[in-house]
Amino acid sequence: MTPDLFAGLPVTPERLDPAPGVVLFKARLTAPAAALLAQVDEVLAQAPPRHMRTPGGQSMSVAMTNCGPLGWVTDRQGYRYAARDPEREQPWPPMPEALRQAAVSAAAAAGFPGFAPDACLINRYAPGARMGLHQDRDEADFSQPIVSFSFGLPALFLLGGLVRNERTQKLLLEHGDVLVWGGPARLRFHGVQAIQPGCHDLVGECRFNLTFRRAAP
Ligand code: MD6
Ligand code: FE
Repeated sequence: MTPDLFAGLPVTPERLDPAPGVVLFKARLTAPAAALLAQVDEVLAQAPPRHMRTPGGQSMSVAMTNCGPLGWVTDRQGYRYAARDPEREQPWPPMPEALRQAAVSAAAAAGFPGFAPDACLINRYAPGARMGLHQDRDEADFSQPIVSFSFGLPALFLLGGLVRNERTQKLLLEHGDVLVWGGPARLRFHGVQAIQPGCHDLVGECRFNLTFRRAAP
């Protein structure tokens, strides 16, 4: 019998720690991606992604929707969480349990047990769409992390510091990757470079990013 060199070693997906409080689990969701994306499709069918306006009046290049008790919205009035979809004047679709569980489990694996997300923002990027440097600070409790799932076309994620003009490092976010963002990193600036044209076998000509958050206290 061939001795098993890996016997007794824990089987962990590749884990990167690019900064304190930032954990990137590469390809953690590639196996369940099709099942998870079917759940995303159900949300999109109920609450279609739309190009929201920033408080300054610009239409965002990323199309957004939400699921869960609260959803992140922006318009001329500002950025906030709302229990109702302003377009449909109805509650957001429920957060699919398989997605919620995957987010809670990733948070725990990164050192954030007890994550209790009440909002999931779904971003859809067509080629050319980007997201400028920002902080996520519309949530009530910064002790809870944010968990981010990426599907489809790859993206270069810019990881900045606690002030806007600090230099950024680039992280490649690919299909199935999970990024957990909390603790000392919770208020770091970050953004996404313009998505390059391409076609992903499962997802097609776009990128989806899901961010799970605890918005209410
Ligand atoms: C994106 N993500 O990856 C945008 N925010 O398309 C975010 O803005 C983000 O991935 C907070 C924490 C993790 C994230
Ligand atoms: Fe963000």
